[in-house]
Amino acid sequence: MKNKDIKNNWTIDALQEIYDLPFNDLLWKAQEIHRKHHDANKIQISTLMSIKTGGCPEDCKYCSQSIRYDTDINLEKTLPLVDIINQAQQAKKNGASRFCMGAAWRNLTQRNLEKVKEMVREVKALGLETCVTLGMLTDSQAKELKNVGLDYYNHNLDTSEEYYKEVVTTRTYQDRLDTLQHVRDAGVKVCSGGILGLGEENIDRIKLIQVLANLETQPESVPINRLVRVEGTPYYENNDVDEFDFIRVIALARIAMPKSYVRLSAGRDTMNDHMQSLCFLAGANSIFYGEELLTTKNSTIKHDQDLLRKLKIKTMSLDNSSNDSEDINIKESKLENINIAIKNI
Ligand code: SAM
Ligand code: DTB
Ligand code: SF4
Repeated sequence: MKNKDIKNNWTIDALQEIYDLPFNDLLWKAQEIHRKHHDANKIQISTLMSIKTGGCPEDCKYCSQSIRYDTDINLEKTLPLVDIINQAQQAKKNGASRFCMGAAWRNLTQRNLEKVKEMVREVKALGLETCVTLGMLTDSQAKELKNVGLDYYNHNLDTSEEYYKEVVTTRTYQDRLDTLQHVRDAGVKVCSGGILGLGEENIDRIKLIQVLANLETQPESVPINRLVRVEGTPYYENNDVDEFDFIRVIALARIAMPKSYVRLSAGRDTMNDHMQSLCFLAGANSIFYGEELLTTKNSTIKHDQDLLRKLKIKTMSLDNSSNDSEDINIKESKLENINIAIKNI
């Protein structure tokens, strides 16, 4: 979202200073910014489907789908269109506003492009927002996807440029940035974020947020994943990320990218309700919804429904995927009245 009011010349020092605030001050600041730009009690939900699973030639050390690691996944060729339409219909019934299709490809071939175009057309025709994540894209492929109605392209930077070399050796950070530029130039919305738990330091997380926030136009969607440790991958034995560090990164993303949807992404099924609630308080306002991610488990639908009910968080409906600022103002003025009432006690 190119917007002259959005700061995109963040320095590491400025971001580090925010990151190091006392926890309560950090969450307060994140909430303040969150409420200016979003409805604090509404989240966007996306459903994910793997359309081609495993056999990927890349060597991302966290991934179950790389051909280089001996992991226990069911390899699957590109699924037929009818399976995808069925799942998208189900996702819509369950209340998702966006349907994301992921493929374990390094990059997109012309033959696969034609198949994906058909999928995007059909999912779009159901009235869902469309998102795909297919590896590297050329300029013209991005344009072709835009022409069939693609709304979002997911392509994560994962970590800092320095640490990325440790995580993946088969492509460069610049390759990732190039694809993001092709997506942006084609007019497709950008979904880009990272993973915590790769063995990186806090500074790598801050640098990741800096790169995303300083893009000429900030990503509309910023997924923050917590590593799902998959047996057989080099990162299976990694230490868990400190929960407060994770929440701090969510808050930092919210503050540095005020208008973006920050998605509490993979790893939610191992977070307890209190942790997830703090992530929402820190500014996360999007989740993956559905029993499965790509090859690993997600929180169950029942669990998510219970949690959202307890927190009185509503999900964004299809005709309401963008914020209604008038609605936010009404909520803010109600809060203002409560504040006045409290002051008068
Ligand atoms: N192959 C494409 C690519 O790499 O862009 C698309 C699919 S890939 C699985 C999508 C994203 O999922 C990755 O960029 C990574 O950020 C995330 N991811 C993959 N495996 C993960 C894991 N075990 N835990 C957390 N996030 C993971
Ligand atoms: C993203 O940032 N997270 C999603 C989506 N984009 C494609 C993928 C999570 C994958 C988790 C591991 C798995 O299920 O294989
Ligand atoms: Fe392949 Fe994507 Fe997994 Fe990397 S993250 S191994 S590119 S599927």
